[in-house]
Amino acid sequence: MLTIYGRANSSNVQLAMWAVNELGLEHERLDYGQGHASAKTPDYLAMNPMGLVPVLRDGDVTMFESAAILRYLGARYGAPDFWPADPAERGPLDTWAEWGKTTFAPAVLRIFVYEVRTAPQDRAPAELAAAARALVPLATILDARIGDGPWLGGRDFTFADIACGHILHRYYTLVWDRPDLPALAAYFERLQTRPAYRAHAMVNYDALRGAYPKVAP
Ligand SMILES: N[C@@H](CCC(=O)N[C@@H](CS)C(=O)NCC(=O)O)C(=O)O
Repeated sequence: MLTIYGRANSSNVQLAMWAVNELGLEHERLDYGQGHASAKTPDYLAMNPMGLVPVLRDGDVTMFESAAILRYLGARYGAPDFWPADPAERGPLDTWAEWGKTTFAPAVLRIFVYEVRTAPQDRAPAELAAAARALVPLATILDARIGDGPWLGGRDFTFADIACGHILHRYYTLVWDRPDLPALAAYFERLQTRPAYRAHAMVNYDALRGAYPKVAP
């Protein structure tokens, strides 16, 4: 059985948990991280010296970094439609997975940090405007990529959808001046038809509000 260490309201834990559940893997999740068991104890730091969540344990395998966990799960347990064996097929999908995790998600999290992680008296509206200016072109790129979809790679739902889609709940629930992007909105609707997405990526983050000073989102 797999073990995921990490609080359910962490976006990076959500990425890992969505993948575990999308793949139907037997698992347990243990509440670690802010507001829960410490991720800074010697035992935890031996699993992840960064002291962050998530961590995955799968038998003798212990690893951190949610995107690496996603790739590990895909490579080890994913069917070929989720994790294509052919590098020529997987590479372009991985481009979007990487972009989702390292470019799109951080741009969404910048708005999250402003609205959820920054005390109201410390918020500078210019920062929200700058964050939105940075995010809109990225969301427009994603909207164009999805087109009629239904998924990022076209016909099949893949690991790339998890790397990009896990952050859309925050994208659509944070209060900011979202552009009208019909393909992206339709994609978010489609994601919500997936039980694993609803259960593990659409997690309320109100408990994080007011948790100042800022910590990793
Ligand atoms: N690059 C890492 C980032 C991990 C990270 O920043 N985790 C945050 C939650 S999303 C965290 O551990 N915050 C501190 C805490 O919860 O104690 C990953 O993708 O796994």
